[in-house]
Amino acid sequence: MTTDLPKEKLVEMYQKMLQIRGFEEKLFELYSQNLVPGTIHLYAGEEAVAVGVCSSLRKEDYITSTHRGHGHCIAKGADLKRTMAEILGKKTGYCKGKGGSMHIADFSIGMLGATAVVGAGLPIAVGAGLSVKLRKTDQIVACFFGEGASNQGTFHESLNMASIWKLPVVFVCENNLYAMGTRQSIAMNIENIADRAVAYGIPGVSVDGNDVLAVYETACKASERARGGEGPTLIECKTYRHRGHSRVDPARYRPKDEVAEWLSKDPIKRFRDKLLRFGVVEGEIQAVEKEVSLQIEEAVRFAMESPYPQPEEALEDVYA
Ligand SMILES: Cc1ncc(C[n+]2csc(CCOP(=O)(O)OP(=O)(O)O)c2C)c(N)n1
Repeated sequence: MTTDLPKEKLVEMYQKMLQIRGFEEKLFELYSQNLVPGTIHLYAGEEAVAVGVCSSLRKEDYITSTHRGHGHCIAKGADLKRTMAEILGKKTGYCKGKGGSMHIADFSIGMLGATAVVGAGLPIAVGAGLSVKLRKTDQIVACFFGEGASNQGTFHESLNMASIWKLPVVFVCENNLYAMGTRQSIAMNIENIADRAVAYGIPGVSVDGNDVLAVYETACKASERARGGEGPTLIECKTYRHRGHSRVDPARYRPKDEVAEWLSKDPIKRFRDKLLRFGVVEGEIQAVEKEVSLQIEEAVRFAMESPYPQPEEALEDVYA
């Protein structure tokens, strides 16, 4: 495989993938020390999806997210310190520590929010797409969701509406084969979620979700189509989560050989090997790896040293 992408762009993509993985590894540890309120849904193994898609976007474009949202946030350019602080419930976090992992948002980078309600990001993406169309800007919206969410009514209504109104939305299904402990084949009789696009008269593409460049190229085509006023695309990224559904799930429902096969397709390792083949030297790669581990340490230190919000601030920024 070759690529026309400049080396800086490739290295930036690798850096983002490493940030997501490293950030999570720290979170995993902090959770066992009781420092993470609520739960967390880890994204390790799926980094190529968030980074491939967000690398095709502009800063002013929007994304909507899921309960597995900090990967999307980091890929869209969120500050690691404020993201870590939010998840640890600290006042310096993006939502002053009141959103946590499942409700983190940062409008300044177009991150419209994570959501704990499966399928809830889809209508929000359609609303954002409609707003873009009415305001006549050339922004687009990327909407992340799981294959489980594609069985929700919101998926079907959203794709239909986005299609008839030609809204600038790129629907990105992260098909990691399981919705909690339910295997895809138990919940639907199709193999490719992308096939559902036919019902709405829009393009549907399945792509190797562990290959960041394949995701990027597919997302670029869909983004161009959306920005050009031609309407939405459904992209299905075939991927796998390395860990259980949430931090407390040991994922015993997954066959060991299946897990081993997917671990051998680790998107970060694959991209690292590819970078070497594209002529990025080992020393440059190691320098990025070192820099990212320092950034993560810094994010943890910032979050740990930050104060919790005070009880009297509980009702601030709450709308009813
Ligand atoms: C409307 C709704 N139904 C059920 C749940 C419980 N639930 C949380 S995550 C999840 C699985 C979602 O699977 P998928 O959409 O494939 O995303 P993944 O977790 O695989 O990333 C379920 C059923 C929920 N949060 N919201």
